[in-house]
Amino acid sequence: MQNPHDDAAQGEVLVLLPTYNERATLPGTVAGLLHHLPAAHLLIIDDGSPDGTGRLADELAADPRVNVHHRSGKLGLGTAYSWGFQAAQDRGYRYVVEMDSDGSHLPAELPALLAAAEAGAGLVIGARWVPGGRIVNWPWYRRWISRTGTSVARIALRSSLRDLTSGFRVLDTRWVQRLELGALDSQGYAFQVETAWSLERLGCPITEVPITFVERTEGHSKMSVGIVWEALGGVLRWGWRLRFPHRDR
Ligand SMILES: Nc1nc2c(ncn2[C@@H]2O[C@H](COP(=O)(O)OP(=O)(O)OP(=O)(O)O)[C@@H](O)[C@H]2O)c(=O)[nH]1
Ligand SMILES: [Mg+2]
Repeated sequence: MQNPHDDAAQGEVLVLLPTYNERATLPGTVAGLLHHLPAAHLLIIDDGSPDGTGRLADELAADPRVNVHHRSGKLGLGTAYSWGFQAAQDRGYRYVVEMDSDGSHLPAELPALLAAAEAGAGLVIGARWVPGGRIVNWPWYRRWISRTGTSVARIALRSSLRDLTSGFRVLDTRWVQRLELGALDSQGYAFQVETAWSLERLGCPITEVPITFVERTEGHSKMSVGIVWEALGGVLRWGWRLRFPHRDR
């Protein structure tokens, strides 16, 4: 299939792949990315996965397009992405990609997201809750949590975005520069909500591109009650500040 992206544009792309115990799915994700975006660079950020994902990542880094950053322990998805955003800026990439390593985000769909970034979006969200978006193999209660969560966030934050929690994204590093990375302190879904909403408020052009999200078939989800709670707490706090900017402290 003809790839819509020329090599020059892909050479400006750094794909961040945070991993924690993703031995079973990381090789397929990496192979898919190298196939669909042969000139992009990948950066795996592994938090000392007990299942040996870090060692496997080092083997995958035999390919010069793949690099690995090892951290000492499970420090959370948000800090992994903050570190990766900084690395993308320091290394001069134009676009930085957020993507799960568990098979839920399809490498074949990334070129369409990058095309939207090249068309001028500072943030491109691979969205499930837009026309054309799909979710494969989620039970009703996961759909309900995601739909309800994103609706509550939209209303509380007066956001026009449809999928604030999606973790499949392309960001233009010129817009990432405008985020205060050190001030982003949330982790799971809250990190995604916080970055998208902060960029929306800064006036960043944002495009939501429909994706097909596939529930992982191997490994284990790191979603927890704590992560949902953090997201809900964050959304309510930011929504409060938005309405009562002087009453917060
Ligand atoms: N480096 C690092 N990666 C993490 C951490 N927590 C999760 N990840 C990775 O972030 C991605 C998303 O985590 P998931 O467990 O799939 O969470 P999720 O996609 O919200 O949940 P599911 O839909 O159930 O899969 C995966 O690639 C994880 O391996 C962490 O603390 N550190
Ligand atoms: Mg996942």
